[in-house]
Amino acid sequence: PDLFQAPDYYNIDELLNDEHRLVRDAAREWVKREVSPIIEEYAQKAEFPKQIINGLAEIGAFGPYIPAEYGGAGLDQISYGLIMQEIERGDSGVRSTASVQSSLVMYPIWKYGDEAQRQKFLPKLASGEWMGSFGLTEPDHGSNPAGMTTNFKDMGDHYLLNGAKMWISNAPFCQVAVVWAKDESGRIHGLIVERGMEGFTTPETHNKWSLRASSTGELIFDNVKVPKENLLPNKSGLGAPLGCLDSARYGIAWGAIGAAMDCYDTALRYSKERMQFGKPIGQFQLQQKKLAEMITEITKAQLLAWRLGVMRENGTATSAQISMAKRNNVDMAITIARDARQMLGGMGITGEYSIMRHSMNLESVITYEGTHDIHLLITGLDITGLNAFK
Ligand code: TGC
Ligand code: FAD
Repeated sequence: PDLFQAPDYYNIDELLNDEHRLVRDAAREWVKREVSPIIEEYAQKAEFPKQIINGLAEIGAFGPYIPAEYGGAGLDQISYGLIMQEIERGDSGVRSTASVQSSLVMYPIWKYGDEAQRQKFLPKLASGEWMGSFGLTEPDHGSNPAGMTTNFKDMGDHYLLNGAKMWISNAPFCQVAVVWAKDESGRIHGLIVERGMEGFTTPETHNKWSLRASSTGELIFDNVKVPKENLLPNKSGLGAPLGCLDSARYGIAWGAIGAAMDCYDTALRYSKERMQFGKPIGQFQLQQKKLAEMITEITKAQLLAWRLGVMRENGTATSAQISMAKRNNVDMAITIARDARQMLGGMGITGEYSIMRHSMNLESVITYEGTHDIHLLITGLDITGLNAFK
């Protein structure tokens, strides 16, 4: 099939190697073939299309940078970013599923787990046989996860887990949940909770106007007995879940570019075809201004993401640098989605085009993984040394 038009105004392609381009083109072709034709229908009926799980695994979207010995794709950070970009060109909800599986479930098991946990969970998560979720947010603790009340007690031969998590992507169908909870001294640890453990339920959250093709739910723990071997032993404290978020936020910085590219591409094509006052609307200066600003912002966002990817690969990217890119690129995408929708006039509000769906999806993306405001305050703290959170 025809590939999507991929605006590349500054020839970012030249910064990529052959593997990057191969991985990206495979993901792009798969999204065009398997996601785009069905995604509007699934978003309309508010259902995650489970039939795409195998394909996501095949393009390396589950654990792109996890070593091959654990079933991951063994790719670098730029390839990971490019896969996220291509998936989110299709739909932010599908990219959410991949982000959660890779950076919020596989990453902590790989980085903070022991060898037995890696062997047991990572290959099945990489193949999509098991799907995972990540429970950090609670009903009363979103931006401030340090305040969480979900907790576990040491019962000698097992842990007893109580509490609830809210707004959890993939929760309703996950086999495995990486859950963050406090021990009796108040220190945060990660526990792997598995479906079937008594007292563990995952009710679905309904009536979302955003991320409708992604399944969101709660994780409820009512005296759940968690085997001791399911505690992640190698890191504790809030820095452990925040380390996972660094990886997921980096992926979102790339993903948002994909959504923006799809909106720009759609609006550009439409502007050349739609005639009003005897001219294509693309000939009017007001519409050209919108398109020119879109491609400028996409290009800036690409450079930010690429440079961040190089620093991630070198191990030098700071959390504050990741926050800047997540915040900027999602804001860029949501602004482009709104402008692009206007350029399509009435047609822009329909499901005939992808823009309204992207626009609504991005309302979640600008809120999850740290809100727009929280990321600004992280930058503020980094440059002033003064902490607005304390
Ligand atoms: P603070 O005192 O600053 O830090 C506590 C400890 O964590 C360390 N740390 C980090 N470590 C790794 N990566 C980071 N990004 C880190 N940021 C901080 C820090 O050094 C400290 O370590 P130690 O050893 O001294 O204890 O923490 P705070 O309580 O003041 O909070 C800071 C704040 C507000 C920035 C943080 O809580 C935050 O980022 N809040 C936003 C919460 C959030 O992003 N939630 C996301 C939930 S998951 C999700 O949304 C998934 S959606 C997925 C999808 O569908 O794609
Ligand atoms: P709040 O923290 O209550 O924030 C409300 C408003 O107050 C925001 O505008 C915020 O910016 C502002 N605010 C908060 N604190 C400050 C401050 N100090 N200064 C200035 N302004 C402030 N979480 C998970 O753990 N796992 C998931 O898989 C997951 N998936 C999600 C999927 C979807 C579709 C959505 C919508 C959310 C998901 N989340 C998930 C939760 C998400 O991370 C939280 O919604 C987010 O962190 C914000 O928390 P909150 O909703 O409680 O908002």
